[in-house]
Amino acid sequence: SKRVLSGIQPSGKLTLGNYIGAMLNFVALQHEYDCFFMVPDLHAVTVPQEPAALREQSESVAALYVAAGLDPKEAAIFMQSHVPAHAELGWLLTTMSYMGELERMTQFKDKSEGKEAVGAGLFVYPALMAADILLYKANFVPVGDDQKQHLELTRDLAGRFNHRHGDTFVIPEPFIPKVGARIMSLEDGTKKMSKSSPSSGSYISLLDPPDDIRKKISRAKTDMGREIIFDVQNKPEVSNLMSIYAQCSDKTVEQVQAAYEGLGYGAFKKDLGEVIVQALEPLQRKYADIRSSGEIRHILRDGAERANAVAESTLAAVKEAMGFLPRG
Ligand code: AQP
Repeated sequence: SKRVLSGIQPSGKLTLGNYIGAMLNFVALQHEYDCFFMVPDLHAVTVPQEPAALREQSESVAALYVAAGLDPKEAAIFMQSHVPAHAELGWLLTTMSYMGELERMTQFKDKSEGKEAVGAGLFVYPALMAADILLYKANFVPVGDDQKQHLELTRDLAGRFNHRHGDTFVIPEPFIPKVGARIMSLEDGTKKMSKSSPSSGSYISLLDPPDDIRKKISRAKTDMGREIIFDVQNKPEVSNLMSIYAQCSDKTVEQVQAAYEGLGYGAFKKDLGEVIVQALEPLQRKYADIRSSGEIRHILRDGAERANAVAESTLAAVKEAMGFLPRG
């Protein structure tokens, strides 16, 4: 059956943006496709990570995958660094990438903006991401729309490789949800909600205690005026809160808008806080169970075994096609 690969970096506490833009899709896809969900720790170190924090966040992300509903018997759940082929193919694809195309990546521009020293890993990151996807011959890659550009580059690299060295890679397609494709910061409706933001009021962490969630929503920035209307152009902040509401309550934004006609921001935000708390309650409970059981280590070991089997065979074909001398 068709393959799916995706992952969420352990570069901070996972946010509602990661949940709505990525995890809900992972869960929906697992029964229909042959799924590989990694924890991209090699990507996380493109910006400095404190070792103890990286270790904790890595296990936390894996546990959140399961808590959100991924079944380790269906999907392979694994650490990227447990599959050495990622780094190796990442290098090979780096050699096939052009400076110009990497310079055009908006995420690189955003993350390097205003910084004095920018790590080279941040720059070549898209080649490693291409390796992640191509190793599994993934047909679909569920990502938020912020990752579309990287996926486009992956398609270019796959095509370039196939053209030079013969058909080796499957050209992957993006799989982007319509609503909630991009959840924005609670403090600035023009920036995406991001787990590595220095301001914790800008995001809802999936593990935030209920009172923190209520507080963050009540303090969330709202636009001028007082009507609850979905209008991304003119009311980005309220529209963002409305899509969060819709995603967390299985409603459409139209239904949310109808329900709050004539009511003010205060009433809407109060309800939104509760809607999020309730949506996250089962996930938080399951997360606590998984962490205390210690089963994550076993899940990751099994996932790495399944992932390595596929990745090693692709890498062997790539090296042969490129002309590397076999070890014999
Ligand atoms: N705000 C968002 N709205 C919708 N989807 C989002 N994703 C991230 N933020 C939002 C989706 O989550 C997946 C994992 O992303 P990632 O952790 O690999 O890197 P990222 O996109 O850079 O996510 P963050 O949270 O912004 O992390 P940092 O701050 O470390 O860079 C992707 O599918 C992404 O689309």
